[in-house]
Amino acid sequence: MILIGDKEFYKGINKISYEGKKSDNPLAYKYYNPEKIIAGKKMKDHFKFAVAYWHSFCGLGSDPFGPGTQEFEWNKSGDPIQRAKDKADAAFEFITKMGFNYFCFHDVDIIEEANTLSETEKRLQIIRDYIKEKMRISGVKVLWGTANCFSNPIYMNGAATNPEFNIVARAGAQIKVALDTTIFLNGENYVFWGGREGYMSLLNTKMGKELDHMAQILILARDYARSQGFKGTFFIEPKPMEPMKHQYDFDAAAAIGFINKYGLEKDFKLNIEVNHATLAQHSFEHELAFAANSNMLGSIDANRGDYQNGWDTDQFPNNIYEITQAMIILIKEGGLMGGGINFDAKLRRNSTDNDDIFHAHIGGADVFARSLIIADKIINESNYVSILENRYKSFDNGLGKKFESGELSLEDLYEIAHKNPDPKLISGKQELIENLINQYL
Ligand code: XLS
Ligand code: NI
Ligand code: NI
Repeated sequence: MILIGDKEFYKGINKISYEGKKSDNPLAYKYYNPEKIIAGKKMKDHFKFAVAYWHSFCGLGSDPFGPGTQEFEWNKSGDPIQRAKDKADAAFEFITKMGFNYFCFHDVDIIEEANTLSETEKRLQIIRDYIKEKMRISGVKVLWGTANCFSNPIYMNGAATNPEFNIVARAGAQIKVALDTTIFLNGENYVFWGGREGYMSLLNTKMGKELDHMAQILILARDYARSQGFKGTFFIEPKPMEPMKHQYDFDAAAAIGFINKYGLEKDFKLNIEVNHATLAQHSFEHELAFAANSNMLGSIDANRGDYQNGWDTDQFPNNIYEITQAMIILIKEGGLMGGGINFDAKLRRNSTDNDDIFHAHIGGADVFARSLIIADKIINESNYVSILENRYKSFDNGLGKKFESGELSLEDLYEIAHKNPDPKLISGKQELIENLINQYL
């Protein structure tokens, strides 16, 4: 019996299993076969799929024009502690029925925030015991925890970057409790997404001071967590905007510059989210490659944006071309540094059936699995790698190699260029390479 709580919330839905692409059962995996080995690793270990507590069990589907549409059974009790326990029952039922091994959470996802900090902490201590027991029974683990330092109105001017010290201290206190909770639940990593860390207008903002404060909070959080025995990785999750007009962790490049400037590179990596990449006018694979180049590719928040709407629509992934390019990077990099694939994605407001959340996650897992298979074939069966290597072969020896190793001066380049006044044009072969995805689909 996979059901852990005494109530069943997702009635009539059994454990999702792999049935292969010929299956016409919509509640089965067509490509995600957890035990199947691709590129030397089991699929489940490549991905470490995680359910985002906030989108799947908290968000009710409200938008700026209307309230939520979800009528979750676990929200029915009049007591916040009981509601949180019911929600945990639903969450663990869902995660185990999906056959996933992980979840991610904000402090105020696992139990509603109370009126005071100390009351919220008391509530967290109750629910964390409850959740830990469910983790023990089910084997489900925490991929990462985090503090929601963006929803509470007190953070309207920022959390770590608030111009008022008392609010910065309040953010520090909340992060301490979220770290305690994550460590208690053996969280493998801890995330910082700076939802309110940025500005609406530069006219009232001292940017340099705010960046120093943000770094200071990260330093204190790291030192505290390490002193409590936390061995995991800290992730910064870049996003260019929304809710702020401009967020400090704009993209991978900005976040890495920040991490290096403040000497945080030993403990901090990046959590790259698809829709955040596209909001920053980058492709997902660009952000992954940028992080990987700096040895910073920690984790992924999986979702997708919308070609027409320019906001964080957080839809479930379904773009094989996009994810295949991401999987090529993942395989070549040898995987994520400590993290996994967290479905930071939500149902559409009008998806209100019990099974919709299953279809969403099955689709997401299958897209990643199928893309991984295609990427592996492109790398191993096609001439893709050799085309790429060949493109840079002029640096493998001779003058190109000397240039790379710093043995040539600018005057040397001047001489060389004059000896070769007419270098030939070499095709980039983009269309040929693009066709490989279609060929190996
Ligand atoms: C919001 C972010 C958020 C983080 C966790 O856009 O994606 O959900 O992942 O705070
Ligand atoms: Ni997001
Ligand atoms: Ni996210």
